[in-house]
Amino acid sequence: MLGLGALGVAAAPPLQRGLESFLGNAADKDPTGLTGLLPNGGGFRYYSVASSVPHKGADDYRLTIDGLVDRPTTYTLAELRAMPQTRLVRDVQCVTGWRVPDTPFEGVQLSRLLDAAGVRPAATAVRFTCFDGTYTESLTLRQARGDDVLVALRMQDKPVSHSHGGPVRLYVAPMYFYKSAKWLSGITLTEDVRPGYWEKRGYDVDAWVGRSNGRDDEPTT
Ligand SMILES: Nc1nc2c(c(=O)[nH]1)N[C@H]1C(S)=C(S)[C@@H](COP(=O)(O)O)O[C@H]1N2
Ligand SMILES: [Mo]
Repeated sequence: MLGLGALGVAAAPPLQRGLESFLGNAADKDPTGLTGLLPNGGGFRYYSVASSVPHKGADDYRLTIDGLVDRPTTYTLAELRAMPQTRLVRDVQCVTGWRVPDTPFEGVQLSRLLDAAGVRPAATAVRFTCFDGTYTESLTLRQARGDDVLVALRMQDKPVSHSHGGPVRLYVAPMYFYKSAKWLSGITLTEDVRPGYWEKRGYDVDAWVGRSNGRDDEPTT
């Protein structure tokens, strides 16, 4: 466990360095900042592939579940808050190497929303879209049903801030943090896995921490 963060930095293959330098260079060119250390962010870095993201709150936030479901549904923030909440405390691990230990996330289990919508037998995967208009993610249906996958309303025991993808982000606890789509606005049941934003650029769709993105091939000491 101890070595994972350092290993990620020291032994990151070129692909992993690509994400960091892509964002780093963009920030250098654009002082509005595509990435940067969050003030009081407790080690988190701010990542967005979109240069600006609208702010949404209780009045105008909506989460839509559609695609291969019996009951397409749109939730307001109040409706999501009224559902049973699950709290998880895990390490956040970015594929580029930085890590934030013991971070609490709280929200609605994705499986609960899937069950409420009635997933049709033809669906094998879930696609996530974001109100930044750009980022996408995906999980297999089996992964999406894991009890450690949340539609998160709280992070670090506060409402998810705008910078961290609020008011609602995905939290896929067992996978690298790029799976945890910020500014979540859409959940679509699909016939096949459709690779997400970073996955089209070479990262693994099955992004288990320590068992993907080349980590299997690296020294473990
Ligand atoms: N919509 C959106 N979600 C995203 C990203 C992004 O650029 N846009 N970056 C991902 C990556 S690579 C990481 S490490 C985390 C960063 O989350 P943070 O900004 O809360 O630290 O968000 C993930 N989710
Ligand atoms: Mo990341």
